[in-house]
Amino acid sequence: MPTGSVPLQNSHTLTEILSQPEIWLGACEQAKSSAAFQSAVTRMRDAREILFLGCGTSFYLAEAAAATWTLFTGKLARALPASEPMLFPKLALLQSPGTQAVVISRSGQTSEAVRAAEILTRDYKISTLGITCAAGSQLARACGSTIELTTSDEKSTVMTRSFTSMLLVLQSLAAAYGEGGNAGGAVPAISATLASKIHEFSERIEGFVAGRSFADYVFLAQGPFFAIGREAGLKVMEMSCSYGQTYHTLEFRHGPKAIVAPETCLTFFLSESGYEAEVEVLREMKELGGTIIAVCNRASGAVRGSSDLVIELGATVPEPWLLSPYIAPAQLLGFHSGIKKGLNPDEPRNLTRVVILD
Ligand code: F1P
Repeated sequence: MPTGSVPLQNSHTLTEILSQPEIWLGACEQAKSSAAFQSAVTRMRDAREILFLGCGTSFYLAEAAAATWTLFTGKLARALPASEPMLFPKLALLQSPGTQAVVISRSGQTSEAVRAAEILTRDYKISTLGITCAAGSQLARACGSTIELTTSDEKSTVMTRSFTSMLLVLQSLAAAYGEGGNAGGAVPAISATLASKIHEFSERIEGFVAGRSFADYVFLAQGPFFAIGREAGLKVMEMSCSYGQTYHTLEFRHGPKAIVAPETCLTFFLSESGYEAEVEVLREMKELGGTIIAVCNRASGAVRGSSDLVIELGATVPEPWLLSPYIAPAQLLGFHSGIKKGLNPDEPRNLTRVVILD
């Protein structure tokens, strides 16, 4: 085992990644029993627009939630880094009434998130809902109401199960009155599906990175999966200090494919809606010599024939519910790549669990 690394069995980051299927069930139970969740269903139904905000992983969560919201409800939904309303209020188009803001922060302490909630409430009279994994946080004091998912909190500096749990709860809010399929059925279904596969995924991804070295990690995705591609890039950067970048799959042809070589690890998050078109890009990048990981719900012969590693979920749920299980392989890729490089993902370089500004 490389020096500076951590024995896998002792790593709280790996333990928390593997705990997600079970943690998701508790998160949805905890949310449903919270008054903030119940009142949010009504308030968000009447809103003209939903504005999701967060920082780092919580910003990519905001992007995934906004995409799901529009897909499930047909409503306008946007995502912004929590710093934007402060630095470019005009560009943020902060209009009340009609806008419902959702501020996302695992710690509930991130300065930009707390300040954004204060500004939206005080200066723009915009209704704010907080969602966090901490109890009694600064964010909860700044927001009109807050959903606290304390059972999904984690020791790790990088966000893993907190990301997926908060996303599933925000998707459940959208599904509560949209056409997203009853959350009551979808969450147990993806929980059971991933629980039956996540340890096998971890072993196969560990073996995959053990025999290879990559100069670049590229993540490709379309539609609501793009936010998952962004989070995947961040996980590989945070846990393995490698260079990760994300593109819309079909956009990758328009220039970025210049970097494709055997030492380029290309991870495709294959949607069901855009499957054929996305698989065409996958085949082309294989022909250019790239190393291919395919994360998909069901793998066709074409995908198996052109991929070096296929991660197949096999869940029977409406497409947006695949977002949370799809990030688990990328969390594992970041973790095992960090271990292979002799790093300790439990103590990621240069990172703190919370960013507090003066
Ligand atoms: C947001 C965040 C994390 C990142 C690091 C620093 O935290 O940017 O995404 O991994 O831990 O903080 P939070 O506002 O969600 O607590």
